[in-house]
Amino acid sequence: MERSSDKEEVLLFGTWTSGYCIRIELALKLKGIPYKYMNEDLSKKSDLLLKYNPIHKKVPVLVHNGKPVAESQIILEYIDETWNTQGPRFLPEDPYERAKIRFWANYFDQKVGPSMYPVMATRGDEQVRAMEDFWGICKVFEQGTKKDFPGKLPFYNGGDNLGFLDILVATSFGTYEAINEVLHVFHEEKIPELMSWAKALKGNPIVIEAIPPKDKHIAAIRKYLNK
Ligand SMILES: N[C@@H](CCC(=O)N[C@@H](CS)C(=O)NCC(=O)O)C(=O)O
Repeated sequence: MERSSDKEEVLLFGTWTSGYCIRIELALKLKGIPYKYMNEDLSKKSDLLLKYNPIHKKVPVLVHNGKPVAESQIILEYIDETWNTQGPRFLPEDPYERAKIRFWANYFDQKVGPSMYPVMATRGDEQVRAMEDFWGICKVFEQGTKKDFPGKLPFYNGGDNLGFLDILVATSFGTYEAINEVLHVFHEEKIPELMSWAKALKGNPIVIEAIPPKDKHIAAIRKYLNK
């Protein structure tokens, strides 16, 4: 069967170590959209990347039939709306449910992601405090999503029907084995619900395909921490 995407050109400018880019790869794979990966060396950004994302100059950028879309959450929504009859819907139909998902997705990128950087950048007591902060912020996410979506957590319960928050959790927490090998921050006792959510997602073959191989990832984290 010929799908609408077969005639389309979809380019993804990205770099494999970036969780933001892995989100987009996972979304494209879930929808079954063929794409070409345009690997970027962020120390030497290509002219095309600067042309397509002149404001932030960051990856990921999705270029669909020549039209660029930047910022990972915006790209996820674009994919969901453009290929709305293909694969799972990432966002619910109901506007209020959608607003709540967007709220927690925003919290994830504004709070959870950034609280990970100090964990990576510090050592000793400072690092212990940074980890406590990270767990505290994750707990707010766990409790808030549980309250806002009663009886629905963890969202993912098998199959390929991943939603918006599943994609964020799968691509940021799905690499927990590699990260824990270097730094034990994804702690089952501290953030049990998020960890069981991430583990459930790792049971999905498309998630496994999208996230980087553990050994390659461990080497990249070690290199990053030693720089
Ligand atoms: N808010 C952006 C963040 C993307 C981002 O931070 N990308 C990083 C790679 S992980 C990047 O391109 N950094 C290059 C730079 O800052 O110059 C998104 O969600 O897409």
